[in-house]
Order: sequence, then C-alpha cells, then structure tokens
Amino acid sequence: MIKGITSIAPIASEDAYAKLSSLFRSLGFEEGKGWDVDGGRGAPFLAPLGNLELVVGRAPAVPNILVETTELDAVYAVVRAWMAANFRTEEAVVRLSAPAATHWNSRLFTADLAAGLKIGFWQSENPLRGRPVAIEGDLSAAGHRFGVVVARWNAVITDRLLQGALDALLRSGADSTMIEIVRVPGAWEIPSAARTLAESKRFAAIITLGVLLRGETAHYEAIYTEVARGIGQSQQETGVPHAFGVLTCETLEQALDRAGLKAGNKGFEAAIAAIEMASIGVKLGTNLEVHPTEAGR
Ligand code: DLZ
Repeated sequence: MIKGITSIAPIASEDAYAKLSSLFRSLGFEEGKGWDVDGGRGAPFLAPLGNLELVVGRAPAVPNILVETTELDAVYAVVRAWMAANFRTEEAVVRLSAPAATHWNSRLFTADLAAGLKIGFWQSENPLRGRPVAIEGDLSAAGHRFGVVVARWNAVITDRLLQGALDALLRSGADSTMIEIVRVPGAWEIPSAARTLAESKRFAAIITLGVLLRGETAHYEAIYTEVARGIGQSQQETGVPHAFGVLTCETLEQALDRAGLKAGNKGFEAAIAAIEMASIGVKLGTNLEVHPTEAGR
C-alpha cells in the first residue's frame, strides 16, 4: 500500500535552489514533475531508494540532506568538478570536504552550496547493506546422506556422470559410507528407484543420473517427458530434493562433452545442487533425513 516517501527540504534562496538543482542534474538524478504555485516552486528529484529518517536525541553530525551512493569516489569527482565550475577556486576548496570515515561504518563528504544548504554524500562500508536477505544453502555435504540413482544404459556416459557426482560429494565433505548408489537398467527406471529412496526418509537429497540419446531412443520425447515428470513428482510428493542429472542429447559426442569433456560434468553439477538443497532443507526446517541411529536401526 505504501508507494513512496517524500522529505521536503525548504531552500532559503533562489540562488541556493538553482545551485542544488544544477548539482543534482549533473549527478544524473532523475527529475520528477515539478510545480510552481502561489509564489512557491518545488523540484522533486527521484532516487531508486528513499527513506525518511526520524531521529531523536543526539543526531549524527551530518547535513540533513544525505545522498547515499555506491561509488563515493566517482561521485566526489563529479561534485568537485561541479564546485570548481560554480565557485571561485579557493571557495570551492573550502566548501567541499574530502571523503572521510564516519563512526557509523561509512565514508562521507559534504558540499556546502549556500548558507544553510550543506549536502552530504556517503557510502556504507558494510557490503551487505541494502542486499535482500536470502536463505542460501551451504556447499558442505558433511553429515548428510545422499542417494544416487544411475542408469546403466549408455554406461560409458553415466559412469562419468557418477564419477563427477561422487567427486563433488566427497570433495564437499560427504562421508563415503553415507552415499548409497542404486544402478537401474535405463532412464525409464530412474523415477521409481528415486522415489523408493526418497520415501525411505533416509536421504537429505537424491541425485538422478542418466542419458537419453535421441538417435537411439524410440519415442524419445515421450520417454524424456515421463522421466522428468516422474523425478519431479517424486520430489514434490516426498518433499526430498531430487537433483536432475539426466542428459538429453542428439549424439553420443554431445553427451560425452557434458560428461566431463568440453561442457563440464553434469553429474558434478547435479551433486552440487543436491548438496545445496540439503543445506537449504536444514535451514528451512524441511530436511526429512532420518539417520539410521536416530531410527534405531
Ligand atoms: C530402450 C532404451 C532406449 C531405446 N534408449 C535409452 C536411452 O537412450 N537411455 C536410457 O537411459 N535408456 C534407454 N532405453 C532403456 C529404457 O530406459 C528402459 O530401461 C527399458 O525400456 C526397460 O524398461
């Protein structure tokens, strides 16, 4: 419901009004729709983010117009050039302070444009400031149990995908005794095996690996659709993350490229996705993994 907030800055004189408008234009501020009514004039300047800050008690020693920047030194160069063009040299030097650290983990400089009209420009030194808070998975596989379902059809490719997946798991801290590998005849059988593993609730994530070659596979589209649907359905209905490492390629050469030759190893990538989802499961409280000890087995 809230659309925006406007803080009104009364400007003492026409000269100060013109100076500040000119400086903001030279910095590339977007101008809003101004107004001119009953002897008063308003010039809105828009910024991607705005806020009205209420302060009680001792206020930080800053001007009450503060412009937050992401490249303070570049902005300083523009303001300094503008000051040089609008004031005598010695006056410009006095009116512009150099960027300096504040006690609130930022850097700030001020430009004194006219009596009672000092503008502050600042940049936070906190790299996380303004970033949306996101829940992200870690890339640590330690302490998690993973199920890997791999098709034997086109084993020359799927063995490489499996090697890639194991490489990712072990290098990310997985315990080899906590990785269970199930080999199935072909891609068609992957969904049911994946679902059996997922329903056991013993795994933080399932990794599915296979290759469908268009040239070799009758009803290629139908099979692929069903395999993808089955894996997705198992993931949704069991709540256990399933990483999708089933390649669909025109030729064997293309498949080899994706299994470690020219285009990365999709088994490795699927395992990394599984590790990340296992961690997100812990953070979101949706990890269903029950370890054998907990299950009393
Ligand atoms: C039958 C078949 C064919 C033609 N092609 C492939 C393939 O490219 N990739 C694959 O993983 N599996 C293939 N299969 C085997 C089927 O997935 C399935 O294992 C058999 O039809 C037995 O149900």
